[in-house]
Amino acid sequence: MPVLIVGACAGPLSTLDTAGPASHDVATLWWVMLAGAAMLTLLVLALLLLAFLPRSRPAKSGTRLWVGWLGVAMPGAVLTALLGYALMLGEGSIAHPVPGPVVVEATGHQWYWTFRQPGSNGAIATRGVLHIPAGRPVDVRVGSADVIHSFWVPRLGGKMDAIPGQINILRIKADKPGMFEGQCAEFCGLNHAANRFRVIVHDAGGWARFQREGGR
Ligand SMILES: [Cu+2]
Repeated sequence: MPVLIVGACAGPLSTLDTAGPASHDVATLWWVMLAGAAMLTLLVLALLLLAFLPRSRPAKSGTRLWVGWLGVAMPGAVLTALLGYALMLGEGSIAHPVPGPVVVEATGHQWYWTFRQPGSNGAIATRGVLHIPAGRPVDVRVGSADVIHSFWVPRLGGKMDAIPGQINILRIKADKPGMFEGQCAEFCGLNHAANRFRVIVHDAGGWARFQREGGR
C-alpha cells in the first residue's frame, strides 16, 4: 500500500515530483498543509473517541476550553500561520521578479498552445512545444487567443490563467535539462482535457543551438 501511495506521487504531471524552485515551493506548502490537516484529523478523532468513553463523574461545563481555545484560538493560529507561510513562499519565488530572465510567450487556443522564444534572428514561434534553458530564470508571458485557459507545467511551477486581452507573468526555473508535460488547467471547451503541451529544457549548448536554428 505505501508503495502504491508513493508511486502515485511520480509521473509526468505530478506536482510532488519537483524539477525547479517554484514547483518545490508549491510541493513544500502541500506537505506542510497535509501535516497540519493530519494533525487536526487526529485531534478530532481523539476527541470523538473521548466523547464515547464512559465517564466516572458528570461532565463539567467546559465552554471556555472547547469553544474559546480549541474552537477559535487554535484554528485561528493555525490558519494565520499557514496563510503567512503561503504568502511568504509566493512572494519569495513566484511573485518577486529576478533580474535578467529569459522571456518567452505562451498563448492558449481552443485547443492547443503556441509559444514564442527569443532566437538569434528574432522570435522563434512553435506550436505545442515550449523551449527554455536549464538553470536560468524564465518569465512566461501567458496570454490567450480566444477564451480563458491556464498554463500549467506541474513539475516546474504553479498555474497561471491565460486571459484574453491580458498578459500574466509566471516565473519558473528548471533545475536540469529534460522534457516536461504541460496541461491546460482551466476548462476551455469540449477538448480542454486534450489541451496538452510539452516543455523541452535544454542545456547551454542545446539552448544556443535552438536559438540559432529554431529547433529544426
Ligand atoms: Cu483548457
